Amino acid sequence: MTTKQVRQYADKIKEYAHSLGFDLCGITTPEPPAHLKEYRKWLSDGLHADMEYMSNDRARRSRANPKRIFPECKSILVVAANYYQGEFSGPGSDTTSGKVARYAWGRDYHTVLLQRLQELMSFVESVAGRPVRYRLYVDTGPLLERELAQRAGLGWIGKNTMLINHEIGSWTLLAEAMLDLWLPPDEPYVADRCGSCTLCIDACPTDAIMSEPRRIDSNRCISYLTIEHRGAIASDKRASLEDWVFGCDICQDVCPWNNRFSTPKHDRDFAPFSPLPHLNPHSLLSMNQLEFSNVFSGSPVKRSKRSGLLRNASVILGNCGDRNSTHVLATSLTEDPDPIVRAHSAWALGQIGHEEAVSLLRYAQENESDAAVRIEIKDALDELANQKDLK
Ligand code: B12
Ligand code: SF4
Ligand code: SF4
Repeated sequence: MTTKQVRQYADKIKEYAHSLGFDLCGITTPEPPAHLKEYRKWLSDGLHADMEYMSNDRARRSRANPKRIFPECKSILVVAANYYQGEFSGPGSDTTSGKVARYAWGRDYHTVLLQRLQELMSFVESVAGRPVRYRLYVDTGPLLERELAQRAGLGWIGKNTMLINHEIGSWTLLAEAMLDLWLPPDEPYVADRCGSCTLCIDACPTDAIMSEPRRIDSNRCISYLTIEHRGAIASDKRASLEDWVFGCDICQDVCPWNNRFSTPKHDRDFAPFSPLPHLNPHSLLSMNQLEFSNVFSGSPVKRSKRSGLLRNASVILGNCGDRNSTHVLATSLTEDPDPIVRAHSAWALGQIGHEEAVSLLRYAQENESDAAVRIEIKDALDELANQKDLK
């Protein structure tokens, strides 16, 4: 096959990718990443927090060399899908509701993008005129996806660490197809269009974007704390969640490349999935496991599991400090089967803090059998007693 023919095939594949709903498509090689040193430093500094899947031996080795996962790989197709839906001001968008990161408003992108990639693979085989061996990844494999995207010419890596494209911004999700077929690689995206801007660094409420740009400290990031972190959230970090119940979009909301260039895409798969885009923390706290599984089946929100989502709901009610939440929190504290949820409801009652909350906490203290929850109740009561003494 001539080089000209191969280029024509690559163009056809990109065109087809666009017809499937991928907004960007580029090609790169399976060479080791140029910024492997940054990934290793990020791990050795403990910035991956408890995400063991980022640091185990397989993760390290495969990220260092994509060919380890697929030795026959000759090229990698990298695609990006715009999930931006515009602003949403419908019911539930008031200040007392829980905010959900935009990427999680619609259907689970792992499923959506994988189905589209599978269709793309049938087309690749028809163009190649032979069966093609491939591996598909949608945030599911040990690859440095943003770096591959930058190398395939899709955009640059901003100071908030997002892959940003100068025409559509950063509200995109990435996926890759590793192929045993050689396709001509695109030019890497070399420009850094952040310039002297520091809006994302200044806006991040937890200072998770490190002063040395292009590094996120997951231990502080609201996205990590609300989605990936299992178990209790350290009490000194709870206030930083403000009203984010799942994920965080602040460092993208402030980015001028999004504000100037992102245009809402009417992609049915990413359209808000009821009861999203905002979640009512009171309703969340009354959801049992079966209801949680039914409501969030097919949604990215299920990633935090019931325990994480209800924990987050308690925290944002504590942050909101509205007395109307007292009874919902008290019911959660005394009746929820999950000690993590009960512990955070105790903390939230302590934040709301008035006579009724004190007597509800005392009542719960007498009946609670879990040691960690008893500590949370005691801390909440001590804190309220201190405040009273100060008055
Ligand atoms: C772990 C993870 C997280 C962690 C850690 C985030 C982080 N920044 O590392 C947490 C849970 C915090 C997280 C949060 C989010 N995530 Co996330 N996450 C991942 C995951 C699984 C791995 C990321 C990773 O490897 N981190 C390690 C660090 C070291 O790598 P990196 O940040 O990519 O940095 C590389 C470059 O910056 C490069 N580098 C450093 N300096 C320089 C300088 C130059 C000039 C260049 C070119 C490169 C460069 O070095 C690093 C190694 O390549 C990827 C999927 C994947 N397999 O890649 C999704 C992924 C990055 N996440 C994604 C999304 C959507 C999010 C959220 C927006 C979700 C939300 N709204 O809550 C937030 C955004 C927070 C943020 N600002 O990063 C998308 C990003 C899409 C995009 N357009 O960029 C991805 C790609 C998933 C996907 N398939 O679409 N995430
Ligand atoms: S996602 Fe939120 S907490 Fe995380 S770095 Fe961005 S602004 Fe900071
Ligand atoms: S807000 Fe500014 S510094 Fe941050 S990613 Fe966007 S352009 Fe770059």
